[in-house]
Amino acid sequence: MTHRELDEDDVRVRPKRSSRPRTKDRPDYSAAALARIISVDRGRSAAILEGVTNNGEPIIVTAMKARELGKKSVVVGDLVRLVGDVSGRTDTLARIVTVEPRTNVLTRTVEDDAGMERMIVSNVDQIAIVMSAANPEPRHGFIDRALVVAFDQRITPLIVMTKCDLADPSEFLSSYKELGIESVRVQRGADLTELRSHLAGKRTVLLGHSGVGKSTLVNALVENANRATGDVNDVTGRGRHTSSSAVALELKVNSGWIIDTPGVRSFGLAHVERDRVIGAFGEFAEAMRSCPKNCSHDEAECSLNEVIIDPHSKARLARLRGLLREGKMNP
Ligand SMILES: Nc1nc2c(ncn2[C@@H]2O[C@H](COP(=O)(O)OP(=O)(O)OP(=O)(O)O)[C@@H](O)[C@H]2O)c(=O)[nH]1
Ligand SMILES: [Mg+2]
Ligand SMILES: [Zn+2]
Repeated sequence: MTHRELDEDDVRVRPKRSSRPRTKDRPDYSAAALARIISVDRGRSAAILEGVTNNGEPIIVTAMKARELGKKSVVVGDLVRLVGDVSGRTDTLARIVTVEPRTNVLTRTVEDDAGMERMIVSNVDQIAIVMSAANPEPRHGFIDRALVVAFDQRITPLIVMTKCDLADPSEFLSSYKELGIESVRVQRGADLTELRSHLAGKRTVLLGHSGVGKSTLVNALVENANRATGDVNDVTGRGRHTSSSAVALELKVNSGWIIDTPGVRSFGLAHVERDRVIGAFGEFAEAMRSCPKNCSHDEAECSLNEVIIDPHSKARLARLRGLLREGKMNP
């Protein structure tokens, strides 16, 4: 795991009474208000105070990163400490002084941006990989990549197939069924009981290409969510990148949180260790035991060449090899 951003945040140095405070000593913020980030928009975040309410209503504070956080990112899902005005009243602004250690973080490498790593969200219990049965067409490559991230961060994945009014996704989903990955089918206006039961009591992030219907789903799940939706371009068959930032919304039915995110263009995995990528393809683990030492799993001697014969598995193997060949992965 690469938690480049995690290393310093949990160090809080309290200067001893006797010693003179030095400039590198950090103030102790452990008593500062604890809050959960629910949206980040151009440097301005909204955070819900933990453990305090205003007559049962959540207190939502607008906050900005304090200068001492430097380049460290704040993402939706983060637990942070706030100082300054935390009343949540209109036109008040608090400062985010620390980010608590994250239990997990969803990151993608942005290939068209010099291999930059972008954090999407943190501290989730479940990744809902959202695919549409048609318009745009479902893609195995995206699911595989999302499954790698889920495996790497030890987060339960769930496939949510939208737009089932347009096509039957049974064939597409069958290979994941064999892998024991749960999937739920939905369509606009249809009953969401099954999906709701998967979301109950969990913090779930919706991850998918633009136009698959993430925001449409959030609007159906959360009353007054008012997430903007956009149609799919008839010519390109792609979404229009309607949502521009991640937002967490509370599920009133059954409890839990759902996080709507902007459509992912490229889902680079350069930040994931090679062994973790291979590990995400757990169905091959057994066969790999007969591989020669230090097998790249993409060579003539690889035992997978002989053992893996059924079409679904062969297709998955080809996609694993494609990921390994991207070659940017850490050794
Ligand atoms: N036929 C059909 N269309 C749907 C369904 N769900 C969503 N759509 C349409 O798909 C289009 C895209 O929906 P959005 O909810 O904006 O998609 P999104 O995943 O949030 O897209 P981004 O915010 O760009 O990432 C809209 O025109 C929706 O009306 C569905 O179940 N069936
Ligand atoms: Mg959207
Ligand atoms: Zn091998």
